[in-house]
Amino acid sequence: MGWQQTFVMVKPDGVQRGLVGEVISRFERRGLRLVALRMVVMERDLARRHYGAHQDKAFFPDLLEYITSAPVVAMVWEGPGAIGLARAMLGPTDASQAPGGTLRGDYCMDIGFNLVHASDGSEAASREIALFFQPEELCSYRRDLEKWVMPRT
Ligand code: IDP
Ligand code: MG
Repeated sequence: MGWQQTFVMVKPDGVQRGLVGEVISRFERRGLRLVALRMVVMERDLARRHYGAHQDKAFFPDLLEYITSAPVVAMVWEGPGAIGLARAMLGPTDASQAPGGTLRGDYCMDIGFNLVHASDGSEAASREIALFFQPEELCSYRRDLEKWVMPRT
């Protein structure tokens, strides 16, 4: 599986509920490498661009209201197949259908309060990372433990 970077964001409900550490901890324990992290209250313009694909959906106004209502924690994680790994760790969008063992299945119950975002593909990952981070904000480093959790790179 090729090396990938993905954009992950703890949404306002996750920050309000004190679950930032839990989200980060699960990604760390999976073995993925954190390369950038920033807390921000999203401006409406940034929210509109981040969720541009959903602008014609009925839930779009509520989505903008929710995502701009309180701080979020934006992150970039990387590793082999990081995009698919992150999506699988979140579980399905509708948290009421999410299986136990996933973040959404363990910590939430509603599609409108589903705790965390992760990019759904490589095009989205590049676009979303660029919306939140400058290229020089992505740290390049290695950890000794990686020889025990991922193929040599
Ligand atoms: P994803 O976050 O799993 O990628 P998307 O389909 O991209 O799911 O939707 C983006 C976000 O919009 C969801 O995470 C959720 O916060 C919100 N959303 C999606 N569908 C609905 C809905 O039917 N009602 C309310 N909010 C929704
Ligand atoms: Mg999505």
